[in-house]
Amino acid sequence: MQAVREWLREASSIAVLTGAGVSAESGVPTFRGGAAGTPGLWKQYRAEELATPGAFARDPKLVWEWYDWRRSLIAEAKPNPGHYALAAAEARAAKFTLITQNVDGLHELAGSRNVLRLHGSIWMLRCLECQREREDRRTPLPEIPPRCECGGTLRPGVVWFGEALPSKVWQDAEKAAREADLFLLIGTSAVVYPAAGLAPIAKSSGARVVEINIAETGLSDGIDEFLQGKSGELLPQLMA
Ligand code: BV8
Ligand code: ZN
Repeated sequence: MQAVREWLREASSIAVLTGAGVSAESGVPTFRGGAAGTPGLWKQYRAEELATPGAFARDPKLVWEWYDWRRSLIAEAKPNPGHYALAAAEARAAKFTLITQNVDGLHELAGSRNVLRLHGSIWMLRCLECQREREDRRTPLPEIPPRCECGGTLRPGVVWFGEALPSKVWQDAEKAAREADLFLLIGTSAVVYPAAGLAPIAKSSGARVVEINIAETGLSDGIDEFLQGKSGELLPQLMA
């Protein structure tokens, strides 16, 4: 912990990748559970089965019920001390890029300004017909699936499995990882690509990589320091 606090002070450019684990202490269910290994299930479905264009084409109502349920949970969630610690760190560091896989918007709510949302936002809806995108925070939604003024069906403004990440966002994330001299990997099982590839990119570009998680992940062996614990507890200690 002491060494990492030193690295944080010395770093001139810091990049951070967060996953569902940083929102766990805000009461937002993770996808693949924590150390307990309880997979984040909903009605016995796994994220990989519902978060796909195929699932939505087959049963838009079922997929929207899942998102409407998550939106209602997230609407009640408050940022936790881990979110606030990252927002405070951004204000202090020379160069600080927060890259997140999360779609809950809690980093922005905690005051983080420069957030790269690799997988979109659960609060954005996009029309399948006219492609118009709009923010809609109503929970529950008045009708499922929601409809656009043009008559088209609206989909969640998130990146599903099999879909490309927004290219500008991905390019900015890759650049931040390459240019970082300190890379923090926080609360992610590191199984989803290309997001999980950012830590190895940072490492091969000369960055020190620190992981914060309650359990080891597939990347834990190839990094410089593994801090075991809850991000809501460790981050405030690190950033103090
Ligand atoms: C793409 C948005 C190509 C929607 C999500 C085989 C091998 C490798 C890759 C693939 C493969 N088969 C398919 C692929 C590609 C696929 C992929 O990676 N699949 C995985 C499952 C193997 N990737 C894609 O499809 C991506 N697109 O590749 O496109 C392409 C290119 C060009 C043109 C066309 C196509 C798109 C991936 C994005 C999918 N969308 N979400 C939504 O949210 O509904 S992914 C989803 O998983 C979330 O975004 C989530 O963030 C992400 C990763 O999960 P985590 O955030 O890590 O959360 P998880 O629950 O897994 O883990 C929680 C962690 O927190 C745990 O480690 C736990 O220990 C820890 N924790 C818990 N509590 C705490 C804690 N840590 C600290 N403190 C705590 N308190
Ligand atoms: Zn439309």
